[in-house]
Order: sequence, then structure tokens, then C-alpha cells
Amino acid sequence: PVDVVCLGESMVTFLPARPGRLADVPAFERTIGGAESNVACALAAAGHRAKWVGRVGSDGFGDHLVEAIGAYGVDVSAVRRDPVRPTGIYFRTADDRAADGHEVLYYRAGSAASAMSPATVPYRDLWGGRILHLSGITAALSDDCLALMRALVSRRPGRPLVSFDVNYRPGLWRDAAGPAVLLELARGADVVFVGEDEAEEAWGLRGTHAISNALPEPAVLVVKLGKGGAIVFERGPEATEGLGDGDGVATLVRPPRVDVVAPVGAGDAFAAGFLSATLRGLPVRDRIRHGHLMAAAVLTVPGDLTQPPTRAHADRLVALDDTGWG
Ligand code: KDG
Repeated sequence: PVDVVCLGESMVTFLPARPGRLADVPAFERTIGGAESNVACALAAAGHRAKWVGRVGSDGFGDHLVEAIGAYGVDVSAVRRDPVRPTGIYFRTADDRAADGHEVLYYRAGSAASAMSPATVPYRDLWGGRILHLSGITAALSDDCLALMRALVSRRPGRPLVSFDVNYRPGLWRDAAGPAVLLELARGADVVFVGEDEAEEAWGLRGTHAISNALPEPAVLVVKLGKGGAIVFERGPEATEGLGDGDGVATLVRPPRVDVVAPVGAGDAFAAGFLSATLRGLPVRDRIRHGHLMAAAVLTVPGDLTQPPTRAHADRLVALDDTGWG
């Protein structure tokens, strides 16, 4: 039995050996990336049974992704190999605080993963977990991928809890439809993760109340506020009882302070911590704290992934009273 199934494109990532513009960097180190497999790796590292469903090329980079993600303890048995399309790769600057801006170069158009569709993914594997985790990145990859995402967020009896991280990547969308598509997909999910700044960039929504009003459907809406923490709106029948507005019960939890090396991967780590605590049936404040702890670990390394705190250690930190958390 699987706890969480994560669907999405993973790529071989090339991290520069030193800071600076990509134009000036002579050497890169190979690592792995992919928002949804990042979530799977962090969940596996936290002791959950996580499965990654994706599509890679029949090439050495595809071999590397399957091996590296498998080495985190993630079940990779449902990953498909495309006979002709290559594994996607991408390059990015080492330091997001670079004065002349952060650069990301994707080489993924026509990748193996862009051929994912309702016909090419193993549906039974997707429905096999307690949670199905998706992100808006997949919807941007191709029309086939968008059709797949639409099928997966359609509400039907017996589906697993559908978790959706908006992950708006403006550079990936081939047309202006991206924001509207992301809103539509988010409305079909049960748990939604979105950054406050991301919601403003994509949808022009300012502030958590506006975001909550635009997304009344998900039972759990997580709005990430960066250094301000995260606020969760719960709209279950019990949660909304006695409340006059559409927000449901709102819970804000501030994060621990850390020295940020690179924010990349932090959103995935937060989702993993939150979902891990959800699987364990923990109360909302603790779900958010587990999200913050996993994110804090990733914020302090240059790559997308790192070893999270052990469950016992994380539980001790989560149990500290509010003064310990600030
Ligand atoms: O969240 C981290 C991801 O952005 C990174 O791993 C690359 O999946 C990626 C993407 O499409 O941007």
C-alpha cells in the first residue's frame, strides 16, 4: 500500500560550480530536480511510502533520475520510458540573491514527460495512494499533460485526497491561458498550496482574504507568506460551522528563522512536511510546523533536496510552545 503518489516531470538539474551569470559559469554539477518527485523524496525520507509516477527518456539521464529518486526510498516502479523523446534537463544560477537576477534555462520542450496523457500513464498506480500530489507545472508541459491534469482533478467518488501545488512557472506557459488553467485545476483539488506572491503574480489577487475567496472549493487552502509563515483555511463541514464568511477556520503559523542559501525546493519540502503530518492525522498547527521544518532544511542548501530532520526530532521541535517558535 502506498501513502502518497506524486505525478510530474523530473529533470536532471545542472547547478553551477560557482555563483554568477550562467554566461560566465564554466562548470556545472549534475543533480536532480522536479517539484513533485522532490515531494516524494522528502516524504520517503520522513518514513512514508511514496511513489513517483513520471516519464523519462530511454537515455542515461532517465536512468540517473530513476536511480537517484529510487535511492531516496521512493517507489519508481510506475515510471515509464519514452522510446524516442529525451529526458528533460535544466540549468539554473547557484545563488538566487544574485544582483542581476536568477536565471533558469529549461531544455524540456518535447521531453519524454511532455508525452504524459490519460492514455500513457498507469491510472491504477495514480489512484493507489491515500493522497495524489500534483502541481501546476505538469499542466504547462503539453496539451496531453493538461488533459491528464483535468482528468485527475475531476471530482469523482472514491478518489484519493488530491493535493495541488499551484507552482506557477511563467516561463513554461506557451500562452496566456496559464493563470486561468491553474485556478480551474486548483478548484478541483482537496488540498491546495499557493504562495501569496504567486497568487498576485498569476491572478492579481492581493492578500490572503482575496485568495481564499477566489478558491472556496478546496477543503484545505494553504497560503504561503514567505518569512511571514503560512496561513491555512479549513472549510470542512465541521470547520465552517458557526462561521459567517467563506474563509472557514484560519490558522497562521510563523516559520523558524534560517539563513537562506537558496529558496528552490522549499515549497516542495513544505508540502511534504504538511502532507506527512496530514497522513499522521496531526492538528493543523502541527501540520504547518512540520511543513516549516522541512522547508527550513532545504532553504539552507543550494539544491532542491536535503535530508529532513528525523520524525522524532521534528516532533520535539513541533511540540515547543509558541515562544520557541516566535
Ligand atoms: O520546486 C523546484 C522545482 O522548480 C525544480 O525542481 C524544477 O520542477 C521544476 C520546474 O519545473 O521548475
